Amino acid sequence: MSGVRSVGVVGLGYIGLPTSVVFADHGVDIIGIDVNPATVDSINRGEPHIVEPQLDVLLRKVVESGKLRATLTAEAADAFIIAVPTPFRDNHEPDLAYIEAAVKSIAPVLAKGNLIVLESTAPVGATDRLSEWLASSRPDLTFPHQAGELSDIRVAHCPERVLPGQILRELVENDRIIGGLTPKCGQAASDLYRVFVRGNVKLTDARTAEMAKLTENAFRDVNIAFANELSVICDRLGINVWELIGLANLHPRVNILNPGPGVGGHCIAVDPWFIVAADRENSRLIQAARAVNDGKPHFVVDQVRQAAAKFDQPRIACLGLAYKANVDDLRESPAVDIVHMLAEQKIGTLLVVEPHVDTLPKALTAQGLTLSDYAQAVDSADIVLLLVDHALFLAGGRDALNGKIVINTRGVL
Ligand code: SAJ
Repeated sequence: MSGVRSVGVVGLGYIGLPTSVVFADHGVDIIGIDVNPATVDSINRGEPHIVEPQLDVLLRKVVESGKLRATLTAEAADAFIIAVPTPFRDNHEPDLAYIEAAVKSIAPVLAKGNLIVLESTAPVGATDRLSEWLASSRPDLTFPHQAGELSDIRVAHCPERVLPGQILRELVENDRIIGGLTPKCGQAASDLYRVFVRGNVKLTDARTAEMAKLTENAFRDVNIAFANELSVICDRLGINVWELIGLANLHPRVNILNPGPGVGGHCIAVDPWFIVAADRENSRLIQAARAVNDGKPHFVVDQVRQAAAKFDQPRIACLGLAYKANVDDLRESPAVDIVHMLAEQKIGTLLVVEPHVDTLPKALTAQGLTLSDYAQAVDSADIVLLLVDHALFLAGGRDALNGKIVINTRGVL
């Protein structure tokens, strides 16, 4: 049983907000902390600032019941969860600035007996660093890297593993890995997550937990790279890659993933670099996968250029900007990169469709692009470039595309 009655969650984004809502729904008092005033206001109105199935219903419920409220500054609590982004710098080295800022924001309100859990994906060693940062801000308290099991404060890493689009279900059902800086730190975090996790909770040390999370996303990146590499080879050979993969996957020990326009999102396109940064010499396969997946948008642009060359003034409907189906998240999205490159290279008139957003990213508006309506864009296009397999596009059916050149990066329709 967890003695934790209140949790401060730092970072109310794609992970922090759903985690807060689920804890609150299980009776824990949640103080959500975010640096963005608009995010804080919207959450306090019971309105999520991100799109995720069921999140709006549950958020409204826990805000109305008073179990969750958001603030700009940290307040005292029994435990803190840090769920801020960990981007990389231009040289692909991990950037821990958000974690450091989050740590410094909670340091003044820490009290003896608190548990701090890092949920953000982080390079190996980050949880130790977090403990050191806390210690330098609060010399009056002891931390596990100094005092081991006798420390005043417990520190653990519990990497998030949920799939956008299925976050609320996966939060509860998925197994969790918890790496404590000491066994008691791990146990305290395990007791906390057991409040709502119905999957297994596996205890290990913090460094193994950090590496496990990076490994999961690097595994997926490498496997998607295999599918993307096959798609390029099949294009050269005149073979339908989706038929090929369907056939190969009939083998009981073969399970090839789907090729696409590239790999996006804030996780799979980012996390493998944290392994590379830790050991560049021995991470050749992981680096090759990154190169293959990052190269795929250029291949798609070449396909569009070739198709466009058949028209005097081609009109190209670009369907979808999100990094994957049925989400509103445009971060690291290959679809955005592809549209950007097409505009930069002045390939045709672009009709950009993304039903999940109201405004285009700045990089695209700066190129004079605007959002188009799905039906109008498809109707008036010579070339239809399907970048994201959103349900809306699939519902449109194949008939609407008759007589048009279709470049189908997702293999659906
Ligand atoms: N993609 C393909 N082909 C596929 C599968 C995915 O091209 O067969 C592309 C998607 O279109 C997208 C990218 O890969 O651009 C990533 O999508 P995803 O659905 O594989 O994963 P994410 O980024 O939404 O979430 C991943 C998940 N990690 C794993 O499945 C190992 C999730 O469980 C993690 O919690 C999340 O990263 C994270 O936050 O780290």
